[in-house]
Amino acid sequence: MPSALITGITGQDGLYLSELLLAKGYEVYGLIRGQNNPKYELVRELVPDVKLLTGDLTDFSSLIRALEVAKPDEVYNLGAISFVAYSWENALVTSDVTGKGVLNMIEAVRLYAGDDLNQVKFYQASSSEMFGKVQEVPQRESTLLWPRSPYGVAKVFGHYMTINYRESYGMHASSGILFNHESPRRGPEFVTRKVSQAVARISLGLQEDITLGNLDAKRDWGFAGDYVDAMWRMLQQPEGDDYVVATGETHSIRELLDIAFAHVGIEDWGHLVKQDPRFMRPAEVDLLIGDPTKAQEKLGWTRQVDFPTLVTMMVENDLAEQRALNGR
Ligand code: NAP
Ligand code: F7E
Repeated sequence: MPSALITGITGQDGLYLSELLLAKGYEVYGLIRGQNNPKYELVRELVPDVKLLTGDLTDFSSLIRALEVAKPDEVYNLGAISFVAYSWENALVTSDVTGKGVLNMIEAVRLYAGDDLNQVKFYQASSSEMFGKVQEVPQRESTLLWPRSPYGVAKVFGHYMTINYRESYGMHASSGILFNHESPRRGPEFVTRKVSQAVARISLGLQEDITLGNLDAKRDWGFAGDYVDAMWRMLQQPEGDDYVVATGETHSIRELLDIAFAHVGIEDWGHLVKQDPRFMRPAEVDLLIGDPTKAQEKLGWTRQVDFPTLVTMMVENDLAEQRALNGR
C-alpha cells in the first residue's frame, strides 16, 4: 500500500486530495498544526481514514518527525498562508510559511530520504499568482514570473527551491502551477465562495446585499476536485517537472455575479452589489489565463467541470447550508 503525507490537510485541496488518494488505496497521513485546531473535527468527519500528525511548516523538527512516522512514498506540500489580500498585512509570516516553509519541507524530505532520494516524490503547490503582472497571455510553464503580492513572491521562492532541489540533488520534485480552483469547500474569504454564500443568503432573505472590491479582475477558475487529480498524476511520472494546470478560459467577477444571481432567479443584480476600497488590492493581478497544454499532453489531464457548473454547484451547496443553518 503506497503512503502519502499531505501538509495543508485541513484546507480545500487537502480534503479533496485525501479523498482521491484513499480511493486509490493509499495510506494517507495529514499534518495538522496548533494545539486545538478548529478544523480537526471537520477532517475527522470528512476523511476519517486519514491519520493526523501534529506539525507546522515553520517547525523543521516536526516535519522530520512526521516523515519518520508516515514513511511516505509521496509528499504533497499544500500547506500555506494562501489568502493573497492577507499577505500584504502579514508579509513576514507569509514569507515564513508560504516561502520558507517549502524549503523546510523539501530539505526535511532530502534528509529523511538519505541515499535513496527518489524513494520520496515531492509535490509543491505553486500558483498562477506568480505570473502577477502577466508577461504573456496565456501563461505557460516558461512565462516570466512577475509576482504582485507578498504571497506571490513567497510562492516564487518555493517554486524555484523545488526546481533547485530537483536539479541539484536529482530529486523527484514537481511544481504544479495551479490557477484558481474553487469548490463548496472553498474558504469564505475568497471571492467565489463569498459570492455564492451571499447570493444564497440574499435569495433566502437573510442578507440585503454584498460588498466587493474590483469587479473587473479576471481569473481562470476551475474545480478543485479536478485539480487534485493533476497533482497525483505529476507524481506518477518517471521524473519531476513543472506543469501549468488551468482551464484556458478567463472570466470576470461580473460574469461570476451574473451566473450566481441568475441561478436564484435574479437577472439585474446592480442594486445588490456594493463596492468598497477595503476589498481592493495594493497591486492587482488583472488577467489570468493559463495554457494547460503540457498537463493535457504529458499527464493526460483534463478538467471535467466548466465554469457555469462550478458556480451553480457552489450556490446550490450554500442554499442547502443556509437553509439548514437558518431553518428555512
Ligand atoms: P487553504 O484552503 O487556504 O488551505 C491552506 C492549508 O495550509 C490549511 O490546511 C492550513 O491549515 C495550512 N497551513 C497554514 N499555515 C500552516 C503552517 N504554518 N504549517 C502547516 N500548515 C499550515 O488552501 P487551498 O486552497 O487548499 O490551497 C492549497 C495549496 O495550494 C496552498 O499552498 C495554496 O497556496 C496553493 N494554491 C491554491 C490555489 C487555489 O486556487 N485554491 C491555486 C494555486 C495554489 P490551518 O487550517 O491550520 O490554517
Ligand atoms: O480573489 C477580486 C480580487 O481572493 C480573486 C488563492 O487561492 O488563487 C487565490 O487567490 C479576485 C481578485 O483569489 C473581492 O481582487 C473582488 O482579483 O478569490 P480571491 P486570488 O487572490 O486570485 C490563487 C491562484 C492562489 O494561489 C491563492 O492562494 O477577486 N475580488 N472583490 C475580491 N476578492 C476577494 N477575496 N474578496 C472580495 O470582496
